[in-house]
Amino acid sequence: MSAHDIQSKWQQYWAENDTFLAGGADDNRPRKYVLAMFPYPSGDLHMGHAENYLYSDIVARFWRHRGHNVLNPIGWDSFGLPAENAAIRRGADPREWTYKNIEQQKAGFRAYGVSFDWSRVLHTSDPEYYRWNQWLFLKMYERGLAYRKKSPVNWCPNDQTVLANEQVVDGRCERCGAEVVKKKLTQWYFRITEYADRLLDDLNQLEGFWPHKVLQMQRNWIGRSIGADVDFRIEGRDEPVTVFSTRPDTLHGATFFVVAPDADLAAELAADAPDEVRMRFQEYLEKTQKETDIERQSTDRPKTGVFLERYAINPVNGERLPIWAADYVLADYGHGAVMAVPAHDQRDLDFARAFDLPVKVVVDTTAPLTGAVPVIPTDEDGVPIVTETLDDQHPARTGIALTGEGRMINSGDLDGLSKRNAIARQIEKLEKDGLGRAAKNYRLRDWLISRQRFWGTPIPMLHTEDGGIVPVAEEQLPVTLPSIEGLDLSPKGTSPLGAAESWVRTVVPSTGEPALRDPDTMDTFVDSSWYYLRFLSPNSSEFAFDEDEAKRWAPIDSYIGGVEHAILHLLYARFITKVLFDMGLVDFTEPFSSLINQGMVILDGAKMSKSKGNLVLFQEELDAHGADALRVGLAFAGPVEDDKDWADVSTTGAQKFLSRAMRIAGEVTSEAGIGFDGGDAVLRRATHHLLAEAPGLVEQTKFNVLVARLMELVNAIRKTIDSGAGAGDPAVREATETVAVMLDLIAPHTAEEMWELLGHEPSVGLVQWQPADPALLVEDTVTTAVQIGGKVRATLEVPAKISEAELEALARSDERVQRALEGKEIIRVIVRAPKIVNFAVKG
Ligand code: ANZ
Repeated sequence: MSAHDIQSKWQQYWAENDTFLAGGADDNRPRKYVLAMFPYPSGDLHMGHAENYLYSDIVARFWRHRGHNVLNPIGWDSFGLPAENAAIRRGADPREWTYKNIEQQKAGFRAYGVSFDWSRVLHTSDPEYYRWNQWLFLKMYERGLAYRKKSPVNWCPNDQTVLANEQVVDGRCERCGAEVVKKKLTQWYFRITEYADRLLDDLNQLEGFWPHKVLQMQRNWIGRSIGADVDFRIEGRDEPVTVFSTRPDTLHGATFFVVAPDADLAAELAADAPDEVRMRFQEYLEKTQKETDIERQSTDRPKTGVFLERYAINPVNGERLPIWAADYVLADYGHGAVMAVPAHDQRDLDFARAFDLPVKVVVDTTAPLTGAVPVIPTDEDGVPIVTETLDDQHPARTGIALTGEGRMINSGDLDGLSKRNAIARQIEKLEKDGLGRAAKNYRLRDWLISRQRFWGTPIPMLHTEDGGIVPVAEEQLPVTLPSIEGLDLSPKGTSPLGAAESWVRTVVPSTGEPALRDPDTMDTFVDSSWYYLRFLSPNSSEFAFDEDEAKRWAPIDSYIGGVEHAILHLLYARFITKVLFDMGLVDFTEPFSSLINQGMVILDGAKMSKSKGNLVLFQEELDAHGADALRVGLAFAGPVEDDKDWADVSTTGAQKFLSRAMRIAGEVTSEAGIGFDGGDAVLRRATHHLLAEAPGLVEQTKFNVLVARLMELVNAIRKTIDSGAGAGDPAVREATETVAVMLDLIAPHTAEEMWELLGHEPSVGLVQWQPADPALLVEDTVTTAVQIGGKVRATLEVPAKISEAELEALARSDERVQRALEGKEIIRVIVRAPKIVNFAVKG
């Protein structure tokens, strides 16, 4: 039979027998929930998919063999821009493109032999699914976690839609690469910042279970800064203005004050300024609005700004600080204004030097920090080394801000304190005087979830004529998307749904008042923030997910996917999980107990992609070599987390290995089920070593090593058969069955066929791995001589690989040795593992 015949035979068998369905509530086996990040239906499956879903399949199959009830479902993240853009190009419905691609990918997964539970398929673009996004939105709204505000947002002029911060990469739209601009719009947000501390602190639980790099990326993204809010009075303004500072210790060193040009405060202050200032400000503001945050914060571009001819009053010493508008201060971080301390902050120093503003040092970074008596460093001859004085290091001269530790100077009663103590002390004083308070700030922004596009979940809100907002009643969900009949989906800056007259015009059911539906749709990251729960009860029309099932299955034991989702998707899923926990719907706070990031499949050093024209097509590989050869080739190509160059993927090599294994299975003549005693001892040892080693290899995701070991065992079987022991040797059957059962993880079709050739009923996928026989694991032993005072007093049989420490301990515990040592003092022990232990003694 050809590889393709074998493939179809077993794929049909699995489908007909529901071999890989997860067990129900009455299944008492321990459970494992294994999930690969669900695919976007972008077209055919590609090598990235082949890799990702191979790994999750290996893990899922492994746990079945270890006696677990395994859930390994598949669904599609099927809303989003590519479908919509394809639809616009063709003048077609995004639904057509989407569901056609899904069917194609489904067929691809079946042809690849992935052991999904096909009874739980979900598509986020089905009303039965997105109805629960709307439910989630209403719950968030009830809890004050969904709100609308007008603020500057990232705007992609090409896709004509807003982007979340996470979707802006190096100032460009993540999807189309167009330069992103800022635009002030009213949008819906999820208040993720309220969960910032928990999102940060709970990362500690995941240490060791998630790649360290991903944890670090999440921490940086949340970016917690600790410091103080300080209130500054502004001349001619009633209300004080608050600034956030991580260095309240440096308050005495503030010499000017800066507001973001695009903050409301700047416009307000400029409004009362002389005409000429107002015009200069207006011009500067317009320029600023065209800049990205990254440009604004860049350290190597010259500082610019406009003096507003207004003054703030330093709350600690009453000094008048000129107020400037400058683009290096961002409107949406902290309070959009800063107290500038040029001596100790590089950005402020660059600005001060550009505009000739004073620089006042308040932390002496040359002062020794410990001990009352300064330790003066000396050279080898005891001559004091002249260290730089504060004067030498003055930032106004060097252009380098003093950011290190030191002692406070020029700061009233803070003088003499270390920077650390001064921060604490200053906060205490500010609090006591009602001029400020301890504060935290996050780089994390609230999650902007509204999009001005068609192909997404409609936001279930109504707008009344008087500007009121009324949530759609839960019983009226889903708010389904209208037909595209007569709609122009092309990007216009407002949602195409707004033009669907009969859809958008409605009434508030309770009052009959006319209202308009919210025309925006949700960011697709909302869909993927909780989908893992929907797999637990995918067809329920009563709830988003069954709480009891969630108790049984969740959180996910192994989550597998690309590192490109290290921030966005994982952070949002973690956030929504915590919200569901607070709602009492789940009993855990982290959705993914362990995370595996696979590397990319590359070709000639570059990521495979359609646009680069360096694609190796999944379907072509499947046709040429078969699913198992592709699976073995990928698994063998390198460690899971490494990028794999296609040049290192040998599907032909894999094919040869699989044929060798299969041929052996056909040769075995001993009967099935006779038990495994006797036979070739060397081969038995090899088999049991692998039985002992393999579970660890899989749990540590060393799939490539497992393939190598299976290749070695197949070679060993061949050798045993050919060396005269013959195909009837019981050790040959034992080894071949072990190969079949383990090979199921990687080459399941071949494994089923081998299992059948060996005289067993299918499915090999449900056979338990046998435990290794400890008697067959004992290492080779050698004889050690134990000498005491130069005479051999005992000999010991020890493992050949024993360590020196173990050998010494073993010698000391031997009765003969203890007797010979009685009354003697041990001066020295010389151990040369594994041969000699020598006790030098006195008396
Ligand atoms: C005075 C000061 C003195 C500061 C000093 C630093 C050093 P991170 O760590 O990123 O949180 N800042 C506050 N709001 C800002 C905004 N909207 N745009 C730009 N910069 C802003 O940075 C916090 C520091 O960044 C704050 O502490 C403030 O400058 C500045 F020796 O206050 B600092």
